[in-house]
Amino acid sequence: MTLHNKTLPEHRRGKLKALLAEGKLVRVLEAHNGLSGIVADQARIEGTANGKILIREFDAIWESSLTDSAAKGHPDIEVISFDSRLHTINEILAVTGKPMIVDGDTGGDPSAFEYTVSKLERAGVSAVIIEDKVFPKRNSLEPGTTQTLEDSEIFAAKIKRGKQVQMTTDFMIIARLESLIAGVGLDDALNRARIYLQAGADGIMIHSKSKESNEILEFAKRYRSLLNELETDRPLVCVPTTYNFIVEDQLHKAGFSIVIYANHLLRSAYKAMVETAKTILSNQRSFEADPLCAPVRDIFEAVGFLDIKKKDQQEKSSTNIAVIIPAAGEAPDIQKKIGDLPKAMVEVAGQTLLARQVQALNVNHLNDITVVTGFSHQKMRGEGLTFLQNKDYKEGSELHSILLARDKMRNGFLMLYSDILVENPIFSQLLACQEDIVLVVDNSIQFLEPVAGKIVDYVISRNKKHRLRRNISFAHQNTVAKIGKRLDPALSTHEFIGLAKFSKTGAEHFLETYEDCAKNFEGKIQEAQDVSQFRLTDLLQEMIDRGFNVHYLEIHKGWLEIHFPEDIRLANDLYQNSTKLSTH
Ligand code: SPV
Ligand code: MG
Repeated sequence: MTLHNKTLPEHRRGKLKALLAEGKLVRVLEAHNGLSGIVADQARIEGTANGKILIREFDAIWESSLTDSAAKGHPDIEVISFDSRLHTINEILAVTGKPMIVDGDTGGDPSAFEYTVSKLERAGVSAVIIEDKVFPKRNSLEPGTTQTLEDSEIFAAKIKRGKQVQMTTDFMIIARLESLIAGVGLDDALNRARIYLQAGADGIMIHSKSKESNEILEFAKRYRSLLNELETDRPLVCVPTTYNFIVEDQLHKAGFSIVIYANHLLRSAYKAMVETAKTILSNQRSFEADPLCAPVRDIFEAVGFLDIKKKDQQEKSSTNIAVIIPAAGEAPDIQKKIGDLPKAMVEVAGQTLLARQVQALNVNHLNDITVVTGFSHQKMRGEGLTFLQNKDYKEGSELHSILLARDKMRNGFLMLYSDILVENPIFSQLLACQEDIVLVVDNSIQFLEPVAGKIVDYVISRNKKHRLRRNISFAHQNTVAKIGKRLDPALSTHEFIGLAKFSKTGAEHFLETYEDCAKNFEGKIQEAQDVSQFRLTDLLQEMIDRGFNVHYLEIHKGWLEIHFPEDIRLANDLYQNSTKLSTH
């Protein structure tokens, strides 16, 4: 939830002035930390009034000295440092999108106030309200507290100093009148309002701890006359904590532009906390306290944990994609040596080729593995695998085996030829690739002579990196121009090793292209006599010709193909002596 509300300081700062320009009453709720900030930012009710949809929420956040101090277990006497306040302010700004008004207490020494203005403005705060009392002030609400007013001219000079350092026209400095709190009456308040407005204050807050609203309503009336007299229009702010029966419409009509609910989230949380603590003590368990508590999940939702869970799941599903191993064909070059065993069942240093593949896949958290069998189907073995039988394996190609497992392609898939051994890191590199189709290709073919009698999936890169020429190449440019068994080896830049990754989109295009070819093409297509003989490389080339980008991941070692009987010997030697496949 919270990251959805993120906003830049420059985008947030001007929002308060924009709201005031609309002429509606700006409704502000207190926050004292990130979580209460989220509540103030997100609280919303919906209903209907006179047949119209009505949505109500708070317009801005009040960063209160009373509640910020109390949340830290301190009294509201300017004992919490500005740095500590700024820490809370930034905590709230990080998880909210609404404009913020900061309670600046007395503003302190005028030079300190300049730094306060500068830092708040930079952070994206829209307004600071400073009260005309002597530092260190005492909270205004407690009866009987000594309240010492600042000299009005000294206070006006502080406002001027603040106005001089602010850098944007978005930021506001609002002067708070404590005359009614100090018991010196309306005339003093009005007089001070005039002085502060003339000093450049962007608005006035009139504070009162009376249970009655008559004195602030009277002030509002006389304030309007003052504005007329000064030929200016600057917003009036109230904090109806004690005179809280009055409703917003009345305040708005009386001339108030901003209403601040200054401490209610902290007070309600405190009450619930004390009750919860006592309920647990009374019952010696927490069951009875549950109705006093929000469900854990509500908190998770509020602070964005459920979003993270969703993202984790998406990430997991993108790595936990299915693997398809086409293993149906006969292996003429090797069959004499291994009899009627499928090639995947050849043993290398005591383990079958397939078991070694599965091991490497599992290490990379790839556990949904489908093996398409054909030749000697009954001899195929493997733990925890899905076997699909391609009964027509003699007719088609490995592509038809792969397509038999199309149900597994829904979220994208990995395709792995059954006769190659690949080191683990290559799988993880491939899984990290974001492109829709990525083929793992080996570039050592550029430096080796072609092996007689061996069919190779040749690749020509669009990146034109070839032979011993050393060009700068960028991975995102690594796309395939041509792929096929009949390409000129001298022109080829790479060999496709038989391992590829298809994203969900890549898999969709792969299937769509095949369906289109099967339905609409007759006769020769790419290197195949017809679609029934289509190989994987033909379909990939067809996709490339239709404008689809097929990327590659370049390697030059770390894999081994079991093609000839000598390869089995070599693999045995390599696995007995090391875990690294270093022939390529
Ligand atoms: C605050 O919220 O800290 C205020 C308002 O300054 S009051 O507590 O009423 O003084
Ligand atoms: Mg305060």
